[in-house]
Amino acid sequence: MYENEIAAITAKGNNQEIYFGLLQLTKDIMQQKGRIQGKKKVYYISAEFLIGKLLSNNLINLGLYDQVAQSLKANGKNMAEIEEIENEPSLGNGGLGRLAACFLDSIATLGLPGDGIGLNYHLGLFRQTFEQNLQKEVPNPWITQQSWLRRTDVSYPVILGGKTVQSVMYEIDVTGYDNKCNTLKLFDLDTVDDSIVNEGSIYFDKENVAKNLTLFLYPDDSDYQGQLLRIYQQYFMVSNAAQLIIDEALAKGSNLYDLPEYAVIQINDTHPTMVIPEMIRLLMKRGIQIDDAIGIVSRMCAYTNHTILAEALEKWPLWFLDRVVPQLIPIIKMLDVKVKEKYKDERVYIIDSEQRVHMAHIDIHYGYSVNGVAALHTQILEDSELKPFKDIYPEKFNNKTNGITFRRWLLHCNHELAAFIESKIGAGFKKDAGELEQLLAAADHPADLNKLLEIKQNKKEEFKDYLKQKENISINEHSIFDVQVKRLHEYKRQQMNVLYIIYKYFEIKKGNKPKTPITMIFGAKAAPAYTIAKDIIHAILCLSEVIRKDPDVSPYLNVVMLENYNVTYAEKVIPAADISEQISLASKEASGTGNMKFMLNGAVTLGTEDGANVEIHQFVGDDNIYIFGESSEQVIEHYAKADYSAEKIYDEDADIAKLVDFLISKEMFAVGSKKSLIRLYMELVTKDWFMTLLDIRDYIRVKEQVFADYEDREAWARKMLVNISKAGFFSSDRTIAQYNDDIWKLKAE
Ligand code: 26Q
Repeated sequence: MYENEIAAITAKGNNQEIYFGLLQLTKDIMQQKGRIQGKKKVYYISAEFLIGKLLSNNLINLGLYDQVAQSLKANGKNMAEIEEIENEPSLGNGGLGRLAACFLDSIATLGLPGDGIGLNYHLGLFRQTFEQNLQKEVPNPWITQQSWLRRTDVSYPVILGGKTVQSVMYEIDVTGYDNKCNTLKLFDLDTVDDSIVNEGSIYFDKENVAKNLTLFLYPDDSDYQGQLLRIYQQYFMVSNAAQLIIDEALAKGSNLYDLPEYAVIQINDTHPTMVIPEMIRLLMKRGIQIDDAIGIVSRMCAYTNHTILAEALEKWPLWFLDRVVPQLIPIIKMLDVKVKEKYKDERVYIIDSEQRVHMAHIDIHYGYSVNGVAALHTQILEDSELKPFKDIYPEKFNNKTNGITFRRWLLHCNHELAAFIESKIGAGFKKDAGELEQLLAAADHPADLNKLLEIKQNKKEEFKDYLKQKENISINEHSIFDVQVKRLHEYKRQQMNVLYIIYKYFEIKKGNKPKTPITMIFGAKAAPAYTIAKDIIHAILCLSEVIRKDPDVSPYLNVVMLENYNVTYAEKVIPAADISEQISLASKEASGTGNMKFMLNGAVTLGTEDGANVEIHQFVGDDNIYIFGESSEQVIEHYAKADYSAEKIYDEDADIAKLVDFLISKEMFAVGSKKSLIRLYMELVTKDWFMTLLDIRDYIRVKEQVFADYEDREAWARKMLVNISKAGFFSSDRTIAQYNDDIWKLKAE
């Protein structure tokens, strides 16, 4: 199929012309393929869809990738250079946005009717650069003349700041693997004006909503700038969603009382919560009584919680919402009154005594399902954070352990490994990830284990070349690649990894050189207003420079901080990783999904018993993962008793104090900002809310064991193999099948 078109496009022109040719062809093919149909559809509403580049993935899912790659090769080109042309849309912060993208792939692959609904941010999340060892944020325009976006004539009126504006809907086709298409629908306003962003700055006029509504994606919970605009964005997203859902159901013959037979709404964290009052408002405008409207909406909405960090749970002051969405206030108050009539427990109120609106509480009372994203996370929600709700609505609670799409995170990013697997167990694993278990048989075949090591070595060399070409950074391909890539947050404890590096630096200075050199690779964006997170990035960059300039240490230890870590970078670095750092403070990481991507690509996890690490541990067994640190129960008890004191550990443990002190050493001051380094030091010694010093000793002990074990190459290869073989459970196809069986109940085509 399409031989002639592909041959024509790849035969002539420069890389850019070839890319745009392939883009258009792929879009045409997806259009012709047809939509996944069905009476009932899921609407996955999310403020973020971190979709990554799309060309290769779409070609894989269409079954055309090999053909295109061969055709390019015949013309002296390769896929990698064509992929370079595509901009990565940065429509997400991290895990939650990437999960939404994996889910769209799996929903379409399973043949389920389901669309994503979000916003068409023109600049997305900022692009990160480093200057003087500090993070700088610059705008990141990603939309080009020709892109995956298709403008539609779907448009809805939305009340924003007292005025009615007219939206415009764009679509991006989402093709299933060997299946038809769903769509990602991104709403926008024609009045948004990119030119109000000053060159090189991400600040703008917050008052003029119609001009800047969809300019930016807000950084995660730690950034409190432009909150007003964030609520405008949320309302704009859900009002469009609600109008679209009603329209599509009506077109299929709904009388609106039977809406739940046509539509189910999955609310991705609390960001789309206002869809509940908005839907009720719109149904009432169509003449439905309030109690009926509440009943209808409550049978349509399901909520996923992605965090237990109290500070990240959205609570908006009522007066604040009143300024932005006055039309919803009577409904929110009504929903609150009904709760207060039924329950006397203040902890479940929607509007609390300080007149703050708890968004999650709206979701839980007025939705029919509440899920966490890993077994431990759901357990903690049920036992502590959301216990009063679990007592009222035990039947609503369920777990859906996250997953990742194997199309992107294996077939696309690691062709070599995928081909090896296929040669061993056939192609069945591409549709049924559980079949990966059959690989275990190779554990006893030295030739297969060697092959696995060879593939890893090739990916390391590829990554070395990529890093050299992209950032002019040199690394040793024969060193151990120890990787921590994820958003920068204190609970993820990049700072603990920093303390380990300081430990190792001292060891090497003393003459204790590692057998195999170590490359520590970090990648992370910090929210622009999250000062300590930026201080941690600064410390990593300074440490990197200190070590690089020290000839005693640099042959054995190299610290690299990737600039502007994003999906594209993840696809390059994860296949090259030997060690996967998943070291969050137990109980704080809801799930993690990077952990799954590393495992699938044959990296071994060094982690705490947190999030999905717990399940990874259960699948691979003690011998194939490195676990350290205090348990979530112990950590939760420390918080309850307020008995953790970083200061005490610092005062009583001279070894640990020495590591922390290095942050404010003359070596570090020589390359960095005193102010930033002292601030980080003070934070660690006096506050350390996420208990870095609690686990540092155990972390060092276990990490030393990891490096020692790496030396037995065959034993290490066996660990890699077990990780790959046991990764099947973490396919998002499994996750989505469970969402469908337990929550959505859609019929596959
Ligand atoms: C909230 C209010 C105002 C501005 C921003 C926000 C905001 C934005 C993004 C709050 C949270 C986020 C992102 C959260 C997130 O990515 N959570 C991650 O979700 C993953 C998928 O379930 C999990 O694997 C991770 O453990 C979790 O941290």
